[in-house]
Amino acid sequence: MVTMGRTLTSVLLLFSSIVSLAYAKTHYHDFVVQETKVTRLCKTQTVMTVNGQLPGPTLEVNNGDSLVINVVNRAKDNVTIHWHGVRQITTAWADGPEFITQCPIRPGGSYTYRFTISGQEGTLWWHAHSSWVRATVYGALVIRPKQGDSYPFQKPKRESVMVLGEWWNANPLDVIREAMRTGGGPNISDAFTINGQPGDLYNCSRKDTVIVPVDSGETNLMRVINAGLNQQLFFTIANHKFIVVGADASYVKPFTTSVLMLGPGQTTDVLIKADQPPARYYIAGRAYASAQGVPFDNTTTTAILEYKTAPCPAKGVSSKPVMPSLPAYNDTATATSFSTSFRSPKKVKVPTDIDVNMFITAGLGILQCPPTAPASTCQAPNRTRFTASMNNVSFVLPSNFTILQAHHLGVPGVFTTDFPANPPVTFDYTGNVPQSLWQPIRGTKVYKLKYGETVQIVLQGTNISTAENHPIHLHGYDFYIIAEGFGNFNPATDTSKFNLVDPPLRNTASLPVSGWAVIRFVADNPGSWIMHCHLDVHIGWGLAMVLLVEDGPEVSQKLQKAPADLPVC
Ligand SMILES: *[C@@H]1O[C@H](CO)[C@@H](O)[C@H](O)[C@H]1NC(C)=O
Ligand SMILES: *[C@@H]1O[C@H](CO)[C@@H](O)[C@H](O)[C@H]1NC(C)=O
Ligand SMILES: *[C@@H]1O[C@H](CO)[C@@H](O)[C@H](O)[C@H]1NC(C)=O
Ligand SMILES: *[C@@H]1O[C@H](CO)[C@@H](O)[C@H](O)[C@H]1NC(C)=O
Ligand SMILES: *[C@@H]1O[C@H](CO)[C@@H](O)[C@H](O)[C@H]1NC(C)=O
Ligand SMILES: *[C@@H]1O[C@H](CO)[C@@H](O)[C@H](O)[C@H]1NC(C)=O
Ligand SMILES: *[C@@H]1O[C@H](CO)[C@@H](O)[C@H](O)[C@H]1NC(C)=O
Ligand SMILES: *[C@@H]1O[C@H](CO)[C@@H](O)[C@H](O)[C@H]1NC(C)=O
Ligand SMILES: *[C@@H]1O[C@H](CO)[C@@H](O)[C@H](O)[C@H]1NC(C)=O
Ligand SMILES: [Cu+2]
Repeated sequence: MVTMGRTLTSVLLLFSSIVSLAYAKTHYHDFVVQETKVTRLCKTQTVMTVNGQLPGPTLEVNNGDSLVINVVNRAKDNVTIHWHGVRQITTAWADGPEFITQCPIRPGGSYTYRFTISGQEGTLWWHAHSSWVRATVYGALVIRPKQGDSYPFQKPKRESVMVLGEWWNANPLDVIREAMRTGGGPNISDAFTINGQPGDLYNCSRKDTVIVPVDSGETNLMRVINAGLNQQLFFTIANHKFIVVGADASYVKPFTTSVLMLGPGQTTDVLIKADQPPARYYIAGRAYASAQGVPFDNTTTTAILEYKTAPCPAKGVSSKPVMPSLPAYNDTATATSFSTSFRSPKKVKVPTDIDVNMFITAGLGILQCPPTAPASTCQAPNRTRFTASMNNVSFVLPSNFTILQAHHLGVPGVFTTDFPANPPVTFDYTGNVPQSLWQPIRGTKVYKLKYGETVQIVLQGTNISTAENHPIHLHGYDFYIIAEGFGNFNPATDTSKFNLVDPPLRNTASLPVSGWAVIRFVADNPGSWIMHCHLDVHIGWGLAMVLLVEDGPEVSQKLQKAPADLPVC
């Protein structure tokens, strides 16, 4: 009986995988990147958008589907599109970061991204990966279960996407160009946005505030994405609790919280039950700003959760929605208790025999200006320029070739393979770091991994210049976050904190301010994969490195051949 049962089950399994294969679809889209006039906060800016929309189009697919997206650049600046969190197994050419896997799509040019979603369910997103273009070129990527499969929770009555963004009363490209010229910090944003709208706590924004309708008693699956450029955000809804069910397109063991914290790059799927008296409730987002004494955008973005049966406001009576209380901008305790609540839904296979053990410091720094440099280019304190690094290497993008092409074609001189697996100098990373250690070297250094190697990376934040929480994102992979903590990672005592049973699978880790996080993954995807801080101001300063993963022996383990329309430099 048992054997028969098993056989039947495997026949059924086989059948269902054939059925779902048969149902896998290919979605075709045209993304026209263009200059668009957009008015926010009473002021009109000309910014880059996809198809004239801000945010850009939401892509909706099922796990197993393929996407073919033809990107045409009709704007004045270079662009590339990154499919944030998509594993891109053997299709690194479609990953998107400029000078890593492709050259920019120049004005007048085009490139068709082709890739398949495989084994990922939940919410991801897409964004430009060129300069600060992603400030206005971004959108959601919703991945539902395979046709015929269901969510691992009760099917919600309604679903909504909440993309958090950041808005400047300026062209964001001018903001970063100015900062790169002066060496100082870029101007902070003027507003945060939800689905492109600041909400009615800002001037001139009331009539466009995003409304999320609900019926009493129903459950809404809300997909929250932090697409902001430079700011971690707290997110909450007045009087309602969230049940967190997913993050970065992996399911998690459900837990209840009243506030979320997302670093740029992170997504969180939550269920919200409309179990409160019919009324209007603010949905609100505001900064989690962990760097001491560094200016940040201290405004609050809102949308409105509106019960359909909410009483109509009587004439002349203001009906302000219920406002939630939000954590203070420096509430690291709340941010930490949220990030450490994540678990995989069940026991997972965490790599245990580690082939490659890396220890990578991540933090800011300064560059001394040579005496001949004009003061206008040394606007960081004490005649310096801000910078950032990993293991004391401030990453410099190549400019005439991509790392992937150079690797694939064996072109020398584009990068070196000497990214250090450990900090070149050990010091008290989160102590009072002597200024002699503050200046990194610059370089285009990659670290090579053989196909199939198991990797552990201890990410260690530093107090150089200013300690700060960094959302560290790795392209081409999901990784387990097996532990995190404050201060210096101590191998003698902190390994006992490793969760090798049910750690969460993520693509972006929130590296605690003045702390550490440990990630593990198997290098099973060939290509050149950038790992970087997802605060764009920090990437520009060099808080990045590249893992170069070699092909495996099997055909299915090799990088596919480069598309014919791949942009060249
Ligand atoms: C940055 O802010 C300063 C001070 O408000 C302003 O003068 C400058 O024009 C801003 N730069 C950009 C690019 O908007
Ligand atoms: C909103 O407008 C008022 C009146 O014009 C002005 O005083 C205030 O500074 C503005 N607030 C913001 C955040 O721009
Ligand atoms: C942020 O704004 C709030 C008011 O919304 C104010 O109470 C607080 O002092 C501000 N904090 C900083 C650091 O500017
Ligand atoms: C947060 O900042 C406020 C002042 O803005 C300060 O009083 C408070 O001690 C800080 N809290 C933490 C946890 O650093
Ligand atoms: C600038 O230099 C002075 C004198 O060496 C020092 O006391 C101060 O801490 C420096 N400021 C920064 C932000 O590095
Ligand atoms: C690319 O630029 C680097 C640095 O300018 C130079 O050393 C290298 O030779 C160039 N490579 C190619 C293939 O043009
Ligand atoms: C390191 O940075 C953290 C966070 O800003 C701060 O609390 C701590 O005092 C700093 N440590 C030293 C020794 O400056
Ligand atoms: C980084 O390298 C530079 C140049 O060798 C050195 O001066 C500095 O002390 C190093 N800093 C760290 C943190 O390793
Ligand atoms: C666009 O990219 C090309 C390299 O492909 C580069 O030479 C050019 O300077 C870039 N243009 C801008 C405006 O950054
Ligand atoms: Cu950072």
